[in-house]
Amino acid sequence: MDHQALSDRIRAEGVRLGLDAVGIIPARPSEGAEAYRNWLDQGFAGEMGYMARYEDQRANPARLLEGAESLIVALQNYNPPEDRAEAAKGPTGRIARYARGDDYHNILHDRLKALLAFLRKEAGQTVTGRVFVDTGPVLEREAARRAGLGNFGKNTNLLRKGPGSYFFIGEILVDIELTYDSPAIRDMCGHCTRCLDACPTQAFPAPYVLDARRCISYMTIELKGDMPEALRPQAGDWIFGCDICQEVCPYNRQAPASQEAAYRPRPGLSAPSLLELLGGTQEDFSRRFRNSPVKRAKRKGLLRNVAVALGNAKDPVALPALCEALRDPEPMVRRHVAWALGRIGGPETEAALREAASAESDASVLEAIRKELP
Ligand code: B12
Ligand code: SF4
Ligand code: SF4
Repeated sequence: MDHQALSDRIRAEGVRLGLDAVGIIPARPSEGAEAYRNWLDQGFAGEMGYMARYEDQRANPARLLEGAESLIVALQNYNPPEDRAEAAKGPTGRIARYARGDDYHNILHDRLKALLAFLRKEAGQTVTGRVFVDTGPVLEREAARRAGLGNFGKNTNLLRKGPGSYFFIGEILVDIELTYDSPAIRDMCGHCTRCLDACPTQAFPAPYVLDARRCISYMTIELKGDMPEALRPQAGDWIFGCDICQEVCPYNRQAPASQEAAYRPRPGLSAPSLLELLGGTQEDFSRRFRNSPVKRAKRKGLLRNVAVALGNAKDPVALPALCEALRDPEPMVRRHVAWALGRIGGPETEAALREAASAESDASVLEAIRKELP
């Protein structure tokens, strides 16, 4: 089969497999390598140390596979449908849209593996390939832009007319020549600055550049330690990820819902009850978030975020649960619970904090409690 016919069949099969768009580019050096280096040099990656690894490969995908010729790039819409289930009682949090259903890494990976198997069958020759979804050293937004699948928005997300920016990106690197797509050159944003203006933490030092350290998505998912105190109020009710700079984007106004059943919200995850999460044990967490993107935060990260959201809600209904959580086994959770109690205030809170201080053996927690006492 000639390159053109094979490439067309790959694109069509991708769509048949449940991918929303497929483009193909030559496995050549990335154009964004310098911008990426500047981003790292400015410290914008925060504690994501893995972002500095495999710089060579990230700068040139051809280094990820011997004899690499082509990169097949695919998008999959994840936008969850409207959830009409009854809202939980008491304060609720928000989980980013991409994380309300099953873990996309496995789902998209499986689709791409099936596409690679199809390519091997059709090509009539041996094809070596590697699949990447999110975790590999590939600049995925740039690859998708070069494949003509969309263009960067000022919020740094890749935008595409139709799904907006609510889609995942994955790739297959192969050692076979194919025919290639051209990059999208259309400027998507024009004079619009809605995302830059709406970001509660002012995480964009410039359009198209994100300082991850200030991003709620980073703070609630990637950051392993304490959330910076100055930014806690801005995290609002987000307990895993953040969608604000996407929700305000005009391209997402009419974004269709994903056709992938596995991305439908799990029960209770469209507006999760903060009190229920705060009272949960490790077993509850493992059961509820098995094969969910949320497991990345681990129980202690999620409960840290829940405590911050409760502090921001300032709803006294949370007082008994927060006082109980002053005895949580994780010092980080206890530190954030003390902060949350300090935000609610009042005599009941003060008494609980004093009692916890008298029993506390961890110096960092003791310090966090004392900060909240008058
Ligand atoms: C690290 C990371 C994060 C970090 C940092 C995000 C960031 N903007 O850099 C944090 C934890 C904050 C994060 C958050 C989110 N992420 Co994230 N993340 C990644 C990851 C692993 C690497 C991104 C990266 O390399 N960043 C460094 C910057 C410099 O690169 P970049 O943003 O990808 O692309 C820029 C540069 O390449 C530069 N550039 C490229 N070419 C050129 C050329 C020139 C000349 C210049 C000047 C610049 C330039 O411009 C691009 C856009 O600004 C990718 C997966 C991957 N392997 O690519 C997913 C990925 C980008 N994330 C994704 C998602 C879904 C999210 C969230 C929406 C999740 C959420 N709801 O909470 C948020 C969005 C926040 C935001 N506004 O970006 C999707 C994005 C899909 C899309 N439509 O764009 C990806 C692709 C994962 C996937 N496989 O689907 N993420
Ligand atoms: S995801 Fe939220 S915090 Fe991060 S840049 Fe967008 S609006 Fe700002
Ligand atoms: S909100 Fe406006 S500026 Fe931001 S990405 Fe969307 S179109 Fe571009």
